[in-house]
Amino acid sequence: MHSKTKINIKKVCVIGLGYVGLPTAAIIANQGITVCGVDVNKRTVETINKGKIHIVEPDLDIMVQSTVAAGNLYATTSIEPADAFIIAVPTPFKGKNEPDLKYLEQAVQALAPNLNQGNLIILESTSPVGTTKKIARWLSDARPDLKFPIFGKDLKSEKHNIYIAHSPERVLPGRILVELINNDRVIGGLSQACSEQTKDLYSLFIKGKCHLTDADTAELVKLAENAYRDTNIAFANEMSLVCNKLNIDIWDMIDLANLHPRVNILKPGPGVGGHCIAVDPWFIVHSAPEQTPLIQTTRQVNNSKPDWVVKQALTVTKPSSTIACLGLSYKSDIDDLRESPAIRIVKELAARHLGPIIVVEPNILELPSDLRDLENIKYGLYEQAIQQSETVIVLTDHKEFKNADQSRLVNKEVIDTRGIWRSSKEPIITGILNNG
Ligand code: SAJ
Repeated sequence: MHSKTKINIKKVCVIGLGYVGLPTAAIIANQGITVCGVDVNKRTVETINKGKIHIVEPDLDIMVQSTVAAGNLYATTSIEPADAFIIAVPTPFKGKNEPDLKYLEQAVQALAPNLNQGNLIILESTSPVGTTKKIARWLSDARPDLKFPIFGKDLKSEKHNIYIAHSPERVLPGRILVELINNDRVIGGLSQACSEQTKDLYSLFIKGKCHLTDADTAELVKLAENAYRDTNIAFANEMSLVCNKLNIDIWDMIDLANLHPRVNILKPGPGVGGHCIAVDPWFIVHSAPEQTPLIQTTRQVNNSKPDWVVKQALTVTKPSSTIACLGLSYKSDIDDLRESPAIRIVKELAARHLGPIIVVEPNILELPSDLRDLENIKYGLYEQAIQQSETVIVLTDHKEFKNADQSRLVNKEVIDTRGIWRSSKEPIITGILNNG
């Protein structure tokens, strides 16, 4: 970690205190810098000011508690003047896969009156190509008294007195603190000076290397990373359908194929969820629809997997019997339900299956409201769900399920979409559909 910075950063304002903003705020505050975290959600702000957190992420609670107690981190609902601003608000899509920049625009409009000469603004939210330039234009319209780097990467630093860059977050939920500190950073400034200032700020708290480029490239780098992973998962999901049709164990097949030195097939599952991989590829498609047949097909393959799982479940389950669905979050050991294929599967089952459905999700205390209102669905604990059900569907590979007593599964139909129970040495599971 570097001990010096060329910019004088005494206070950072982090806008958006979600899965990326809050850990970033806590890590910067942990360096002794004053961090004002801003979120529109009052409950989130109150929770953080009590030294607590509103999301599940390893070790984040400890860091937030200590930085709030030390007075370095506090949360508020309105943006305050600072030396640097980090924007980490959601960039979802609307309508037919069109990027929705409304949260970003709201954040930027609220930021504008707080800007002072010499300020640095870093966009961390995953964004369509051209968004960082858009921010510069919005701000320049709102603050004609300041000079913005809106003319491209060759602009000399003396021609602008506000610095703007995109540095996409690339952290993996479940390992956010580790990856925030250790991952390399791609930094795309609207000028060389913008990139260098951003590098100086990140050098205060990250150990990874900073790679400087322009804003458009940095935006596409991030989108390409997630589209690449989506494509590789789609391949695994397609192979799981092939294996099912040919009656071949997908997990054995992948293990053997991956012995090849240049093959690394990812894991099939119930589909692809989360706010990133299921969303970001569409940003590329939206910018270049004619050039992206592969990315579009990838999305279709991964998007159709939940329906396939539902069909499998309905095929092996008697109409009035009980189904246990294990896991709701989009991946293991987190509480994030966004775009989760498990939710789609549970909802579809609720609509098509006559019997009761028990949903087990150890990372949340109650079902989300759209499931709570469905008559044949209830929230349950693992033991009770297994005991009462005839069909068990593994939708998320949480540690609680991996470590659970599998002897309870005898004589039940098991659809293990994540392959968590396949290594069981005793052939105790009957009727298992080990087909991802
Ligand atoms: N999944 C599979 N099979 C696999 C791997 C993942 O089905 O072999 C599924 C997961 O269960 C989940 C989805 O894909 O539903 C995405 O999970 P993930 O762990 O691959 O990724 P995310 O969405 O949690 O985080 C990704 C990461 N991007 C890449 O790995 C390229 C992370 O580094 C990004 O910072 C994050 O997106 C983001 O915020 O964009």
